[in-house]
Amino acid sequence: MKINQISFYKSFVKAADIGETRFPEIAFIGRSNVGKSSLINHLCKKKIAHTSSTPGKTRLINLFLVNNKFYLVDLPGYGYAKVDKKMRKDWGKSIEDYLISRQQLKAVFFLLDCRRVPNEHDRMINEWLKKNPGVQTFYVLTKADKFSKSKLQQQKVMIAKELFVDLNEFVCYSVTKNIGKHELLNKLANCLENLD
Ligand SMILES: Nc1nc2c(ncn2[C@@H]2O[C@H](COP(=O)(O)OP(=O)(O)OP(=O)(O)O)[C@@H](O)[C@H]2O)c(=O)[nH]1
Ligand SMILES: [Mg+2]
Repeated sequence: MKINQISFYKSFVKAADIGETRFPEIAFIGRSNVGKSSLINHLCKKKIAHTSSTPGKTRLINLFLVNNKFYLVDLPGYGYAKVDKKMRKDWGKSIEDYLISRQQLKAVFFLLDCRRVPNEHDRMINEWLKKNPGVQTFYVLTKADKFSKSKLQQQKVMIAKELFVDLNEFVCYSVTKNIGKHELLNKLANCLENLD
């Protein structure tokens, strides 16, 4: 699959503001700083989503229209310790509301940093995704360039065990080393075909 055209559609503070949209939505979910916005940019070969080395960069729900066919949705990250408690709660709520309320949501790229053990937020999201088979899940281990092949494999086994997910479900990804892009685009293409 090729992403020929991507444009910013709109930003929303909360899911309830989105209302009816014309196309299916594919969302990017994961902890702050895991690499959601970078992944969108890499898949689309365009610096369209804002990224930062400081966690908490994406604070709104951002929709990007792709090929005039579907939306990629860049969500705020969860679990960033340095924002105050109220803000953290608001972001958590915004992600939860988005998952629960969007009829248009067809698939989720669920991002996990390959260096980290999944935390309670990751596990909560994982449980929700497992209970909602109508939303297809693509498990992505980000920043794969940080490890050797054998260490990466070890981490993959550990994370798969923690989340009770089959090893083969995970795609290792690196923006800097250009790993995983075709695999993810193929998965996305299959998912979109099944929607037609
Ligand atoms: N080494 C390496 N760094 C990466 C990779 N992907 C993203 N990063 C870096 O990780 C940092 C966070 O990336 P973002 O894409 O802004 O992360 P995010 O998940 O959108 O973060 P929030 O918007 O805060 O939730 C940036 O400094 C990126 O350059 C990768 O594949 N390899
Ligand atoms: Mg972001």
